[in-house]
Amino acid sequence: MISLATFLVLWTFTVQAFAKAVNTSSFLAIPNKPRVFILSDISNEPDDAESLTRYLLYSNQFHTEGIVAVTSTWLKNEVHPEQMLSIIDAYANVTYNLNRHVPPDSQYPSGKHMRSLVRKGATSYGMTAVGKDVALSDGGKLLLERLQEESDQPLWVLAWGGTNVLAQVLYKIHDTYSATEASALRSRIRVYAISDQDDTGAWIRQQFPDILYISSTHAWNQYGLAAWTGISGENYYGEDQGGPDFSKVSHDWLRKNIQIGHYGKAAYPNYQYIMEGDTPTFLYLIQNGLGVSEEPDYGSWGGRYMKVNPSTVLNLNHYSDAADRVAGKNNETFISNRATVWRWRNAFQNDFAARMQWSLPASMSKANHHPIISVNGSAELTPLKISAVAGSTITFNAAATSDPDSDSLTFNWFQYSEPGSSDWNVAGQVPQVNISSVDGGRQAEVQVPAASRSCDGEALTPSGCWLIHLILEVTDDGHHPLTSYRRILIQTTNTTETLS
Ligand SMILES: [Ca+2]
Ligand SMILES: [Ca+2]
Repeated sequence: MISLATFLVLWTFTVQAFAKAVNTSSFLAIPNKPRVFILSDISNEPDDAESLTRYLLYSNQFHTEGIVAVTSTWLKNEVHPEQMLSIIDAYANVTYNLNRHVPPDSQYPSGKHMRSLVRKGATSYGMTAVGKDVALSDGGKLLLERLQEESDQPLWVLAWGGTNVLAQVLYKIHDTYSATEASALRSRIRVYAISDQDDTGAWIRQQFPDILYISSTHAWNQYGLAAWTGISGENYYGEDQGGPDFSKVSHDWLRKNIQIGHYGKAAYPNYQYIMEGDTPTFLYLIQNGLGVSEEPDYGSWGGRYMKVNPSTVLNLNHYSDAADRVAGKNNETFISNRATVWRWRNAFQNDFAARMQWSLPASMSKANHHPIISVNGSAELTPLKISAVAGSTITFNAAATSDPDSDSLTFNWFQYSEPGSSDWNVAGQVPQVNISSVDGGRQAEVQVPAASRSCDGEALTPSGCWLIHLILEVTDDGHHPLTSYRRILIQTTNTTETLS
């Protein structure tokens, strides 16, 4: 026999434990899922397999529309969809575990569904797959279908290898539709390419400059100059030494934190050159409150990019590397395109490791879940937009921020100074706000500079007043600490205009 009091304690404990196990609705919700279409030269080296392994751990955040095995300068005459299928099969074994850690409306797609999206691209190199007498590959047919589907969302084509599947579809569209219809179809496309890995990227940008196309620009094969190498490349390429922290992209760290359990062990190979060169394409789209996919200049885990030429006559929609200035591990300031990726490395590697924990059975998992940020009563992932009169002080209240695991939270408010300016001396051009942290960062007081600075006419806004980017970064103290963000866009206004 147990006493009533003991029974009640046990009952309460059981209910709480059960609630913790099944109440996934307090986890981070993803209201808008980007449409994603992947082109991968998987098998040329192990890193595409690594990127696909990571991608699938985020596949509850995306509407994946196609996964196509393509050629590249590294793999000119063959494609390897079977490698994709074997990674997806390993993923299928853990979707049940993964789904215990995401909300009911953001569940992981089944392995069967992901398998149904795999196609072969053209098995020849670059432009040889593009032309009037060249039939569309199976991957090309699927891409064309996806572009023809009515959707209010753009289709993000993520190029981890060559882009000839996209090029052959664009040729087909140009050849078979009216100019107006072709232009309308192209307007649905967004591209994030890991540099050019065949000759079709240059052709696409030259023929169809209207397509929003993110790609680092540099001489052929000079990848050390590209922003995406900030994912992990400093030791291999010898750039930015002393800035990024290599410890979380080492073989040793990956062995201990990623190559674990049924999924990580089976799917994630050791890298040959650098870890996951293609991963920045989808880090760019991850919805953690930091990035805004239609604004490459805003910066995100996938880097920061600006138009190569602002000409309104040419209307080029090609975005290439921009630089951030950040403090490196050695406390020196680095002004670097690669820093736009590596500055977030600690957070995105912890996030990857935490999600790999989700793939483990409940009895083994040290599961952590993301903090849910609330600023001034708003818990969205999209930027909080406000306007503020130059010279005023504004208060932000993030006290309602919570963590599903009841972890302790660290609040860090900072101004992201680079977005909105092309001046190399960003700090001299963008007006700097003064941020005072109150109550451990649960509140912040932000002083907006006077109109002589906030509205100096230099800003590329209609009023000439600057748009200030403020970031709140909240990190928990779980097993692999997780970070959430909220971007606050403060449109400064001129006092006299506001009063008139
Ligand atoms: Ca690749
Ligand atoms: Ca947590």
